[in-house]
Amino acid sequence: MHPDTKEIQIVETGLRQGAGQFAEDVLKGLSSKKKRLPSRYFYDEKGSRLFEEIMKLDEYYLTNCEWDIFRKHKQDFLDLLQGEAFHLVDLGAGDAQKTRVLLNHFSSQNAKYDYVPIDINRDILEELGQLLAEEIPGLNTIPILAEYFDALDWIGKNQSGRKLVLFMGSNIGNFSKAGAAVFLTRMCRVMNPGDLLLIGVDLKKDPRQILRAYDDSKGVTARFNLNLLERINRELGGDFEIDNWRHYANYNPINGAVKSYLISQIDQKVTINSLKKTFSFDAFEAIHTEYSYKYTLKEIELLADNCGFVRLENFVCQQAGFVDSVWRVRG
Ligand code: AVJ
Repeated sequence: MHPDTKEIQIVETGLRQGAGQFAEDVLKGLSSKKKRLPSRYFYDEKGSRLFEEIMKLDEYYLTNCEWDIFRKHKQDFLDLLQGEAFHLVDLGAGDAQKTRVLLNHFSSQNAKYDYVPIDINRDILEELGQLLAEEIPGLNTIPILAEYFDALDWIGKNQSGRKLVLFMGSNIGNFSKAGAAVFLTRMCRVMNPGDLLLIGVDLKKDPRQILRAYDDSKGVTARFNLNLLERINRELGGDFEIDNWRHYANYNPINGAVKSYLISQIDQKVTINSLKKTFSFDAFEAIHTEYSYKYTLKEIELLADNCGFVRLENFVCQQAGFVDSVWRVRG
């Protein structure tokens, strides 16, 4: 560590991200009849960097849209707190690129708040703490190393006072529609009446535009998806031959689901040492790796209502169809 870097205190709660959990989930997913791997394992060191690259692609319009919304409405977000002190809770903070637009603005306006970034990657949280200590010296940052649910439980028990919870980037899309309702209902329970949730959701739009975002011309998304197999090789001693696999994404305009897959190009067997198992794949058999659900504004309205929230305001990026919707916990 550099001599004058500041030691960042990280709160750690309930993380079960060890190799044990990864192994267990891979075993379960590859042993099931319809093979699958959970998308939460995309984000190791390499995967997190690849996702940052995806966010810079024009074809991946989601990030640029949300960025525009934040720049345009940062004061509107602050106005929603009506001058009260608050905790700015950032679920899945990552490098907080977009959040920093808000942090810089809130701090320049002397807002009374502290910043609570939550992530499952310790290195990323440390880098973020370091960076913020330099960029916004007066800011009180309390990083939490945890899964969403564990973090929410911790916040419910340890932090009183008003909260503005950020759940950006259409991360809600990774949940099934039923799963999203369960998650948001639970989130609502650990929030207090009057607390706010700012949720970024990708909207249903021209199916071709959606598909291009998940099958970009530079193949970054393909590498992001394939990295899941590389991670199994690295961490669990797998012998996946990456060239024998292809990324494939499709979009179902009825239910709004983008589904991403890895397709076996040939009949093949793969051994994973730490599982002491060999898996067989037929030619063109698929492993399902991710859902990225899209919503209509009406569906978002219903979701808020079903989960215990009142929708306060929608900040919409018109040209590309993305919304940051602000909800208040029903009192
Ligand atoms: C970070 C979950 C919002 O689903 O759009 C990007 C991840 N997957 N390209 C998304 C992702 C493929 C992304 N989320």
